[in-house]
Amino acid sequence: MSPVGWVLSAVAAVVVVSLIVWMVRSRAAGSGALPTRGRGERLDDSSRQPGVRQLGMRMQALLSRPGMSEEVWQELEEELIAADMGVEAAGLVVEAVRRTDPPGADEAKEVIRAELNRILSGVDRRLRLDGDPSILVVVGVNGAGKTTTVAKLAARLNESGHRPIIGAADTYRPAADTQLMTWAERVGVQVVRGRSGGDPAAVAYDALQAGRARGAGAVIVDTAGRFQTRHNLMEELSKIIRVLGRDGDRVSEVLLVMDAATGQNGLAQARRFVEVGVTGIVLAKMDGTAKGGVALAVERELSLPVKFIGVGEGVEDLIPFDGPVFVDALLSPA
Ligand SMILES: Nc1nc2c(ncn2[C@@H]2O[C@H](COP(=O)(O)OP(=O)(O)OP(=O)(O)O)[C@@H](O)[C@H]2O)c(=O)[nH]1
Ligand SMILES: [Mg+2]
Repeated sequence: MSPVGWVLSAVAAVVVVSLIVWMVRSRAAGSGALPTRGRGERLDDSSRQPGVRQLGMRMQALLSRPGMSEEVWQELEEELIAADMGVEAAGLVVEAVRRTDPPGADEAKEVIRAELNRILSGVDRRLRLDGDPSILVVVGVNGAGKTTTVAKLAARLNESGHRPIIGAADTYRPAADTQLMTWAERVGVQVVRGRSGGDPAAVAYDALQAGRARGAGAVIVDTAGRFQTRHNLMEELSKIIRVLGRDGDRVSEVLLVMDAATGQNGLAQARRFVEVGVTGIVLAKMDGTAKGGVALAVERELSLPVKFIGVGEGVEDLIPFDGPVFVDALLSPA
């Protein structure tokens, strides 16, 4: 084949693969074609929260049965628990339905909606950016989605004019900073790296110094994945946070990234992290789970706000968690 033929074949292959990836992603999102839209609109798009949709379908089937009986409420409770909402939140919802004794499916749905919204209300989910620069530390267990979240956050903050800089404080995994560099290049932000195996707290501090010197509005620190049972690693996390405050700075956010698919197990892991001073949760991989109800369980049981959800592997796939939008998606039957 001539060189031109090779190039044309390669281009055709890339187009076909891209098309397949796009189709798979659209299907996974349960939304058909997703037009390209501005970020503001995407926030209200419940089809971007596919992980919660399965429950809506099941609930619709349940509530469409003729006659609302105790049996239906018990099944409803089971469905809510199966969606990883947690026994406590599921109990509150069913209690509200029993109390009001709705005459039909529509009324029942409204009671459920109101109760879920009540459970999720009164929580400040805004990202705190109150430093100069603001310091954000991203923590979590191995493979939860930390580095991807750092990149997505950097993209968001860059877009809103905060001029972020990233600190690559995962000095354990040899490929970690390469992964971050690739993301940073794509997002258009700078990364401060340390040497492999070096002290992560020192890298975090260097990033803060560099951020200050370069007039950054935010420093986002990526950390190594760790198991919550490893005492010295948790100590190291505390040290990173302590060292960042050495010059009188306050860490604005310590964001715990949790894999939504790990559900209740994730909660057990999260409790140990909370002790290092976590200020908010990012639920990653909401697109890959049918158990999106975990957002309610996390918030209730950890008493921490879910601030963002990850809905894909792309840099734009991080959306602020919004209670009513989430509840709409949860109750949406299609
Ligand atoms: N579908 C989907 N995949 C995600 C999401 N967030 C992260 N991932 C994927 O999850 C995998 C792990 O992500 P990383 O960001 O490397 O996770 P990490 O917590 O930094 O991993 P370690 O540093 O090894 O502990 C990658 O393949 C990501 O593309 C998400 O919201 N949705
Ligand atoms: Mg990582």
